[in-house]
Amino acid sequence: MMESGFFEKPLETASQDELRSMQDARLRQVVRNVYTSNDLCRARFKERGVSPDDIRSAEDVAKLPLMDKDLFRLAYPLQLCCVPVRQIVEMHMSSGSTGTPVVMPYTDSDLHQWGQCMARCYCMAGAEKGDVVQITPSFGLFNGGFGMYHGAREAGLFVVPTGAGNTPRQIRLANDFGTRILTGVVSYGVRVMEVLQETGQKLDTVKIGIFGAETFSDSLKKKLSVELNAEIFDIYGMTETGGVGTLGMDCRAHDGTHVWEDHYLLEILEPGSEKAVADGQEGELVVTSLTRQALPVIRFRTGDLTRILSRKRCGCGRTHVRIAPITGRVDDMLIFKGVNFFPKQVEQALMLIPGVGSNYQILVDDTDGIREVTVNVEAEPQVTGYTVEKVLKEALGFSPKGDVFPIGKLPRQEGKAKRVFFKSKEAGK
Ligand code: DLL
Repeated sequence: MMESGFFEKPLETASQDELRSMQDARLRQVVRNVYTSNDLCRARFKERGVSPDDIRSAEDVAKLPLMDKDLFRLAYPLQLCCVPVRQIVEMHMSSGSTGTPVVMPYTDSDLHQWGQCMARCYCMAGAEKGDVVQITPSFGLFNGGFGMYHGAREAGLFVVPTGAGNTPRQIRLANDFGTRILTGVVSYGVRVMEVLQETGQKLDTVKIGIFGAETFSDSLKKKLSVELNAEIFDIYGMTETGGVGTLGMDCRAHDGTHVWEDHYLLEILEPGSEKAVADGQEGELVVTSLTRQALPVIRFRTGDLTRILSRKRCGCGRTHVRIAPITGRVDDMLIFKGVNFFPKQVEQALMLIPGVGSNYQILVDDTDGIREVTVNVEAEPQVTGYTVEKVLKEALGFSPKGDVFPIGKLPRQEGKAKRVFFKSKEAGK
């Protein structure tokens, strides 16, 4: 097993029993806080006929009402907040694919909690005090830039806060300042890779790549690792749980995402139901934050699909539960000719074709009630539509139409990439 550094070793390697009793006590406390300080939450508890006295251990979480993004929308801007507004020191916001604004306020203690979760991730990847970290997600309402910054401060790193964009300059800065850790959203990692290929530049000092915010297939991870010449980590988190890194990352064993269980309690439920699935079965991740003050989520339906991989101590020494990389979102699932599939499976298959680039689109055309699916992909001239169709047929069990475009020809977005386009509504955009 490769050496894996720790930020808070006693907590990261605490026994499962210790973690359970921490979760029991923290759940009791957070439920009481939410109930006494927030009218909306108290009303929802009452409607369900549950009070803080009913919560004794982590298992009792199932008695509590679930929350989802719609509740955040209804509660905009700060109705879910559990502290006086003057205690808020920062906020982040996501609008998501549906445009629903989700606001996350932070107290000073919340920023510290976030920084610590994120610092654990940096150290788990092998970061050491004084290392240079280049933070490429934007610094703004999106939580990516600031979260990586707060964590880097906790871990004692030298921050190069480039934010997004101007990739040739990013590469120059990385070489001039000796960046060892490059961070970003997955599609920005891809952008850096493309510019390295186009310009023949090299990253001289980068050893660690930390990417997330989007589904990330194994084949893309491998490709990025070769092209950036770095060990690649898949970092997870979301606005509602307090941002990037709060829900952990894979360690150097790359055998699942360690979720910080002293801070978060996980459930995996059948999508759309309250039924828990067994360990190993895929379902929707539901999260309760145990240590946040301003807006702790209680049983938040994340919409993300995953499964429990292991609750055993990992080779790296950590005891925190490991979940599989996110397959996709509950609402991302597409159905074609009776087969369910996720954009990530398309990506996984495409990246195995030699000469295929990393930018692709899935077009779904429902005109006249008949669904047609086309996959557009950038590739070198030797790759044909026929090859693309054949590979997709093997991977997915059906054959969408495959159209090949020269590298650089498909549109790109800033931030998270949009992969699926519904033609009836969005053609030509
Ligand atoms: O995307 C936080 C983040 C920033 C994570 C930078 C990693 C790097 P939101 O904008 O609120 O926050 O989006 C959260 O993005 O529910 C997932 O659907 C997706 N997501 C985040 N990380 C991953 C990942 C940030 N590693 C939503 N793999 C989540 C797959 C991810 N999906």
